[in-house]
Amino acid sequence: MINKLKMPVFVTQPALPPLEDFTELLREVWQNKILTNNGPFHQRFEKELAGYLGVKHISLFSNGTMALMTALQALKITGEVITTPFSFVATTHSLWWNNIKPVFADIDPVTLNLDPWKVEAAITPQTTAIMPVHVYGNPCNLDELKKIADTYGLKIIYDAAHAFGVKVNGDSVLNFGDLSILSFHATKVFNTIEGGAIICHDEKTKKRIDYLKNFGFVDETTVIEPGINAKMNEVQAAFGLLQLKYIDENIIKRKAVANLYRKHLSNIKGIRFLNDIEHVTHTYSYFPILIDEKEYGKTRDELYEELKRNNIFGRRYFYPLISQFPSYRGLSSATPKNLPVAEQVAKKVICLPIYPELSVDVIERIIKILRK
Ligand code: T4K
Repeated sequence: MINKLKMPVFVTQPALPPLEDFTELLREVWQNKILTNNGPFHQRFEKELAGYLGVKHISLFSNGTMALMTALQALKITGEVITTPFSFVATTHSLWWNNIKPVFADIDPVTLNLDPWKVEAAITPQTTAIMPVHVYGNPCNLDELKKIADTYGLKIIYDAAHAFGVKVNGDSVLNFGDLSILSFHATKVFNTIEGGAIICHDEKTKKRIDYLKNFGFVDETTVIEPGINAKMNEVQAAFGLLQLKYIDENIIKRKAVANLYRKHLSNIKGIRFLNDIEHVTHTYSYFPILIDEKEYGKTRDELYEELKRNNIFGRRYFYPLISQFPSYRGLSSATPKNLPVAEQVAKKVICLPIYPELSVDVIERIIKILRK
């Protein structure tokens, strides 16, 4: 019998900087009296973050969803966009809010990312772009997606909400596609409480995105087009600047958690997990496991409930599939027949707790429950 944990353990816990250091920065904000609208912290954070991530241009946002919505506006995307059903709802919602028809394509059973061949099959004369997700931070098939986009004249907007700091052959994964978006939500590898960003590759696009997130203002009296208010404020930017000091240390701790899970799970029949990929620098945003109920002897949901009874709150990211929500299930691309791999994966997956301060003791308790 395993003793139930006294404190609940959630799928994640935000990493926080020392409070005293943050109050120091808040003092500066109080002195400046600049609270938002591209203030000094916003400018510093954009610069330092671009340097840290190894990208040319970043525009900070109030959250990842607004970044997605604005990215679509920035590229004037219309018509149909091919996307994955295996993601957080915000990916598809951003299309819906832009009056764009989402077209779901199936995922690859190994990477769990959009399958490029299924993407190609879903292209119609109305298709203008692809919106893939680097799900759990594992890079999409970047080369194949680029080939398809180039051949058919499509844009690519990567939803990189899970891929902060991820690199491929030493190059940031954010340097691929036309635009990438990040989320700095409290539950992410790197957080600014709420927050997000668009990454682009040239000065002109960066300017356009900056206008769009600030109502379309170019200067005091010029509004180039109907923009939105999606700016990151100074308190979030100061917080982010401080968070950058600790991010490397936090990723190392996450890696240790992932490796401990992998070591213990490798000999449990019926549990599959994702391994590191060669030439990829991972940042361990999630630790998904897939349950094969026949081999494991229990369904995913039975295990999920068992964990809950033990005060461990894993999450079934991403179940149900986005294509199963009422707003989308009427689309012809949303039928389970069109998405057999995603349907299967959504029924098998549980994300186990992973965060820098997760103790070895708790991980071992989780493993014990998984072994039972
Ligand atoms: N694209 C993708 C692929 C995404 O995954 C997301 C967001 C977005 C776009 C949109 O980015 P944002 O607009 O959010 O920046 C969470 C997050 O709210 C969401 O940001 C995230 N993806 C999604 C995968 O997960 P929930 O509803 O599962 O969150 P919640 O509140 O249940 O939190 C999970 C657990 O984390 C809680 O049980 C406890 C713990 N927690 C949570 C919060 C908020 C804390 O310990 N402290 C906290 O402050 O959606």
